[in-house]
Amino acid sequence: MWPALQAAQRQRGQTGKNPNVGAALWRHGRLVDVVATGDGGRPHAESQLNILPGDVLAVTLEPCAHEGETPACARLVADARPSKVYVGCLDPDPRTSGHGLEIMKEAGISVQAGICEHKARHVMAGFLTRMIHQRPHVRLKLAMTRDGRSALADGRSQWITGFEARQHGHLLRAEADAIMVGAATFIQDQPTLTCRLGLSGRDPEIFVLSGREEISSLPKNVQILGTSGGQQDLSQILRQLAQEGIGNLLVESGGRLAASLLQAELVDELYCYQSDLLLGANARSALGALKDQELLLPKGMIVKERRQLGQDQLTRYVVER
Ligand code: AOF
Ligand code: ZN
Repeated sequence: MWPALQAAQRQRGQTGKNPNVGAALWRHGRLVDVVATGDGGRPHAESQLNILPGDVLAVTLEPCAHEGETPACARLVADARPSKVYVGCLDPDPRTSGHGLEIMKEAGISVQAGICEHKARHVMAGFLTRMIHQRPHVRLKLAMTRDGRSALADGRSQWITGFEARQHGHLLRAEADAIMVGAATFIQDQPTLTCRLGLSGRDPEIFVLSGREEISSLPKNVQILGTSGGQQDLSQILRQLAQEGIGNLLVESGGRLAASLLQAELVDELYCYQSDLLLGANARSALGALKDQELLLPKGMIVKERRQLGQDQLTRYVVER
């Protein structure tokens, strides 16, 4: 499953409304092909393989069972008669869920589902969260000093973290369908929010969450979200984004929006980049006020990974629901 997972990971944020499925094929014990869903969601992964009888196939998501503009992948696989198919996780799409496995089993193929399921769910989290919870999978990115500050009192924030940490942040952009920022951050920083990793064509859509601030000139790749001036209903906004097909959402925000999202239990992963700087209590907080906070991490959140990025540290938290 590992080559299939890697291929799926590389297509994260590139497949539109469709899942970023990865597939790998073995023949006589040798890996012969590795593919993933194409840009924009087509072609499906399995349909790019030339499967011969006796091959072994690993695919991160249950092959689709519906005939659309193209034949069902489960049917393609069944007709090709591989000896064994390993599946990461079931497809929550009701047109497929379980039927894809059935089609292959009825053709006499040995099918094993739930292989590296946890990892498969992580890699395809955008699609799965959108299908199951009708909202995008939300990654919140915070860059802060050792004392939890994101900018000086006058708003200056270049640079809190160093080169390596910022490069890592660009990787998150490459894996996002869209980036959401608060209006204040957008005006203050005028961020370009592009993915500057030399990976062309991987710039996500940009949404600015409307606030009290007036945004005068808007670049054409940027859209405004929410009602002007007031408090935003974040669940509603995320539902709207999911309807538009956004599965992988990266939030690069100031402290207030970050706190609101955490408080509303709408964050699935938190990437916290921390530098050695100390700015003191007059500087701006990277994380705004949390109501009724106890001496605990927000509900369901655990530390999943900690690593050094140049001079800075990344702590990755995930929320297990
Ligand atoms: C697969 N392999 O690589 C992908 C799948 O609109 P369509 O016809 O492209 O179908 C979209 C659905 O197909 C999507 O909701 C999901 O269930 C499945 N995506 N299936 O076998 C793939 N991308
Ligand atoms: Zn398919």
